[in-house]
Amino acid sequence: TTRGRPNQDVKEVNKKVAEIQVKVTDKNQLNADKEPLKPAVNHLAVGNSSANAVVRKSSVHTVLSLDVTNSPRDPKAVGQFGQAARVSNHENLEVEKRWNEGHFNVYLSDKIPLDRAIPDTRPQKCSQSLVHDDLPSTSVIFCFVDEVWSTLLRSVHSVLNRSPPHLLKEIILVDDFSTKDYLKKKLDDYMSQFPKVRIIRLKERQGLIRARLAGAAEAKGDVLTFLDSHVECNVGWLEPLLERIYLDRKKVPCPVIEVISDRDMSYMLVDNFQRGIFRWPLVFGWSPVPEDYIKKNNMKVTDPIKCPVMAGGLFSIEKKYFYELGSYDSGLDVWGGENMEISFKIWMCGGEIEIIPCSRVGHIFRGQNPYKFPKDRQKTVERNLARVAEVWLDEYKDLFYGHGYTHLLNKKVIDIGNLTEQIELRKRLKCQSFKWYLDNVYPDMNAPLVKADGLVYNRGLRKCLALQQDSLSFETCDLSKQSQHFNYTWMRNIRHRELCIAPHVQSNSLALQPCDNAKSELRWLHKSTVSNLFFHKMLVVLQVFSRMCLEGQLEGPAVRLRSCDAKNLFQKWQFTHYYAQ
Ligand code: UD2
Ligand code: MN
Repeated sequence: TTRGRPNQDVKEVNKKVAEIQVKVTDKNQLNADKEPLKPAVNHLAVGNSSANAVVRKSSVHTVLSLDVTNSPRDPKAVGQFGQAARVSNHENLEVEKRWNEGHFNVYLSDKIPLDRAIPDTRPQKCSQSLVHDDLPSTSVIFCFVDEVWSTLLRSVHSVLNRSPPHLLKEIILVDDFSTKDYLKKKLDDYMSQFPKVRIIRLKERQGLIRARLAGAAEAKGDVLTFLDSHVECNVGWLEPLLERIYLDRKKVPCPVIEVISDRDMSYMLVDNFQRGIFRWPLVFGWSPVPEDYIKKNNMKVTDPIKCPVMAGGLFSIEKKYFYELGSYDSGLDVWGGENMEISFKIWMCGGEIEIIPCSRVGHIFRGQNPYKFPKDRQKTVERNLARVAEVWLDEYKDLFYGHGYTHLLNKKVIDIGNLTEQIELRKRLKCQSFKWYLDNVYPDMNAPLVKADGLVYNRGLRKCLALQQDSLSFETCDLSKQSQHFNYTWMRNIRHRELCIAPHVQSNSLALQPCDNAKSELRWLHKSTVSNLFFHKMLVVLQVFSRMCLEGQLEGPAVRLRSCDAKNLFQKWQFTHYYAQ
């Protein structure tokens, strides 16, 4: 699966491009993606932005003048003021031809000024908010592999033009072994006019995680600010980020990530009160802060938003603190999962991630990664996620594996590499448990540790399964008896303490085995569809040996394996509680 939109339809693109003026963007259209990578777009903001950036806290209130970007040299240029840009019909072919260079409208991007103005989308109060005069300086780090020329340059110009010079120590461009010629001498030449820009070239492809680490290692600023290489920083974007770190060095502020349309390059304002979250199996997403939370805390649109998981690409972190936290797990490859890793690490080890509404940066969300993965994309991402799950999720890692990743438990299928260092780090930093994280940082996350539990009632026998002296029997149901308590786990095990029900195929009987998540023969399929209290449709199907079912019996062994028969009540089972299907 790709994160973002499915393949772009170029004809569609042109239709959209043709509508130059702005309208309310259909939210559903953006939420149509399976995985909502993009934050919800509110409406396309057009018009002049305020010339005021941020008022600095000092004896005299210094207003930073960013006129450069607000009164552009060429107000009539394509895409100026962040407006949707139009291409004429005869250019469609060109648009289509160049789409795959970046998986967005590269042709159009090349026509838009590198220093175009964009609307100041900050909530109104932001331009009057105060920041301290002696904020820490930052190194801005862009990692890229084969980035499109015009978007890379527009990213750099937006930082140069919209950051107070005394706060911008340098811009570090980390070239992750790009293959494109224009990213070599031509880029060196172009950047040589900006003393603050440095280029680091990696000798082999490292992936964005190790590329960021290479940039961080060279950085001279007090703060590291990571950005993707296809962004546009908005007016006053930097000061509010640095202000948060100034107030507390363990805060990790992220700008609001706005949407630059991959089709018409328009700059879109996103909804207020959105935060980054994850869903199982560790899939990043956006979700609104719960209404009652906003009310209870009397939150204003300008207030920092507690963010359980960062999107990954855009954030500032104090450099020393970054290293105290052990930076990133350098065993993560290419792309993916590092945002989960750093988010869990920050929260569980004493820090905080915040989204800062007064800081806004546009980003081109693309339907596909425009670069190659050295190994299989899916395998790379799932390996990264398994590393994160093993180190940070404690007993909750079952939920990760149970949501479609049980194959990762088979060590023969995948080698997730050595984790000793990461586990040591977590101990050394005395980090909180994942349960603490769920309870305190992301309480609205649904994370039941098992799929079902309680008594296991057999509809035919009208009795409950019990485990006494290592053997199964039926007893009159009694919730107070521990012997009748079973769990149906995310690994689909039927579990009683450390023992799991296992099939013994030759004899069609059942055995009990020590539970082992990696053993696929211990997995049973079990579905319950509620019709009413007594008619739960239960079927326990043995997955590995084509549709054999658990059947309860009065005589002989309590349970045996029989071919499945949905009408046979002795094959219908019901747990007391269900938490997930
Ligand atoms: C999001 C993040 C991205 C990263 C990723 C998960 C935002 C806006 N973006 O995906 O920063 O956290 O989730 O890993 O939050 N790159 C390299 N070498 C590589 C691959 C990528 O340098 O091998 C660069 C790439 O050119 C880009 C940056 O890393 O500048 C992020 O990659 P992306 O834009 O493809 O990621 P994105 O936005 O889909
Ligand atoms: Mn990106």
